[in-house]
Amino acid sequence: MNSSFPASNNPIKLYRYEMSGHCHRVQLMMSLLEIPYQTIDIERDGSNQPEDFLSISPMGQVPVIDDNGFKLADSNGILIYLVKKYSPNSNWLPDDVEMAGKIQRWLSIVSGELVSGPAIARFSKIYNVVIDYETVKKKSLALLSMLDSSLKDSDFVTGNTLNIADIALYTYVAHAPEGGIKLDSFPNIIKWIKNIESLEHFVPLKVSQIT
Ligand SMILES: N[C@@H](CCC(=O)N[C@@H](CS)C(=O)NCC(=O)O)C(=O)O
Repeated sequence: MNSSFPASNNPIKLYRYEMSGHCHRVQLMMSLLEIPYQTIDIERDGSNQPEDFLSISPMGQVPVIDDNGFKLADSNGILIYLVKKYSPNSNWLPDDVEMAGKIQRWLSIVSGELVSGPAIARFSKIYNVVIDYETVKKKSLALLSMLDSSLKDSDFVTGNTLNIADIALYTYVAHAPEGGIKLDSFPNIIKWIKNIESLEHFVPLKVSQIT
């Protein structure tokens, strides 16, 4: 168990969709940090949503956590909270100004191009939703090509040290093939995925049936 986690506290509650990459990155971070947590699965149709869900997550989205009364939505915001609280002054979120800028750049890509590319492609295939697939595929390949180049001379996206940017990116990149976006021509990404998946306390995302 994480030594910064008070022994008297309850596990952090993670409200999630089981198949969501946004939710998985939060679960993965908690697992890597050895923070006690409990997942609460919400159905996509809202059928089992707690009555007070909007008071926990004002935009009605998952992931959202409840850490012994402190409630926070937004996957990247949650990663920052978890690391600052339970692994302060660590390489997960260094103070160095240049690193801080680089990490934020990747977090912006995670919320932008990663969602409008590989994440939406996967969503469309799993839930049979009609999108402009060819445009999304093109955008996805452009992003993956850029990521692959970024990983050419380093093990992780901002250099040779793993940090929250890698965790934020991991799930939708690793699961891009579920959206019909193959990773075969991106050897540096494949190596990076293997590095992350071999970390102690790594937890996988449930793979959809359509691969
Ligand atoms: N910026 C949010 C986006 C989260 C998000 O899009 N969640 C989706 C599931 S993957 C959701 O809750 N969709 C339902 C909705 O928006 O009503 C984050 O990073 O956590």
